[in-house]
Amino acid sequence: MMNCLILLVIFLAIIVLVRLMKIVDLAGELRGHVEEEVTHADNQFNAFFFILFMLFLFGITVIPTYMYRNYMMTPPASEHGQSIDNLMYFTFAVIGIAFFITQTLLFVFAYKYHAKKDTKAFYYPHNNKLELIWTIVPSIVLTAMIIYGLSVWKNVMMDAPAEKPIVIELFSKQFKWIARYAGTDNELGSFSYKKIIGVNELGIDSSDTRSNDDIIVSGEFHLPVNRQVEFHLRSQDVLHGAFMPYFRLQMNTVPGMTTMLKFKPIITTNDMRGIMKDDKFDYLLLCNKICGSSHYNMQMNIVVDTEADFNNWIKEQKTFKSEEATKAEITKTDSVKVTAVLEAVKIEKK
Ligand SMILES: [Cu+2]
Repeated sequence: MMNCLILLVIFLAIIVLVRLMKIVDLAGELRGHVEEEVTHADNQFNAFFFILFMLFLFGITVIPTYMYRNYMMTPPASEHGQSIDNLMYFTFAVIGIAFFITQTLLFVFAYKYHAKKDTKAFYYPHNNKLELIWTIVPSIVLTAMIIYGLSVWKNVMMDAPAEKPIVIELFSKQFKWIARYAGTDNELGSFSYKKIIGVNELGIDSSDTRSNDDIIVSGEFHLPVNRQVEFHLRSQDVLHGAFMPYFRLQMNTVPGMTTMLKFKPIITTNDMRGIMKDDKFDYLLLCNKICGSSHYNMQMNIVVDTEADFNNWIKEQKTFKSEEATKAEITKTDSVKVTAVLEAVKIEKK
C-alpha cells in the first residue's frame, strides 16, 4: 500500500515537472525567445552544472568510502594476506589519483572554457609531445602494477613452502562442502567419480591403502595455527568457487580436475573473535560461483585451533577405514535381521 502511494507521488511529480517545463517554454516564446538559439545564460548555466556534477561525483566517491572504511577488509588471517592487501591498497591509490586528476581536468576545463561572447575556439588538432606523454606515462604505470601483481601472485601460488604442508582435500557439490584430511601418512587415497555411490560421497578407492587413515568431515573443519596447509580442490557436478575471504584465498573447483591452494593461517578463531569483538565470529569457506538454487547457503565453518587443540580434535575423528567397517557392520546386522524376519514369516505361514 505504502509502495503504491510512493509510486503515485513519483508519477504525479513527473507530470507536474513536464507541465512546468511546458509553461517555461511558453513564457520564453512570449518573450520572443527562439528555442534553437543558445544564449549566454544557457552556456553559463551548463558550465556551472559541470562543476556541480564534479562535486557530486567526488562526494559519492569519497563519502561512502570514508563512512564504510571499517567494513572494507578484515585483518588478514593468513601469512600471505598482508601482501594481497598491500597490492589492493596500491592499486586503489594509483586508480584514485588518476581518477581525481582526470575528472578535475575534464570538468574544470569544461567550466573555464565554456562559450563566451567575442571569444573564438582555438583550432588545435595535434601535438606529438602530448600524445607521447599520455601514452608512455600510463604504459609505465600499468607495467609496474602488472609486474608487482605477478610477483605477489607467484609468491602466494607457486613458491614452494619451507615446511611440509598438511594435505586436505576440499570436495564441492550442489550444495555442500566436504573436507578430507590425508591422515597420518599425509597422502590422500585415490578416487574415481565412478565410485561415487550412496555412502561413498567422495568416490574413494577403498582398495588403496593410503585412503585407510583419511578423515572425512563436513559441516566444519579444523586447522592448526601457524602450520602450512595445502588444499586439493575437487567438484562433483558444476563449477564452484572455494572462497575464504579472511585468509585472502579464492580458487575455482572444476569437475574432472584437481586445483590447488596453499596457505598458512596465523590467527586462531579465538584470537580473531577478540580482534573482531564478536563472540560468534567464525572463519568461513564459501562458494562464490552461482552454482544453483541453494548456492547462497553453500558454506562450511573453518576453526583455526592451537596445535594442541587441533591434535585433540583430529584424534576424535573417525578414519575412512573405521567408518567403512561400521557401515559394513550396520549393513551386515541389518541383513541378518531381515533374514530373521523373513524366516519368522515363513514359519508362521507354515
Ligand atoms: Cu557452489
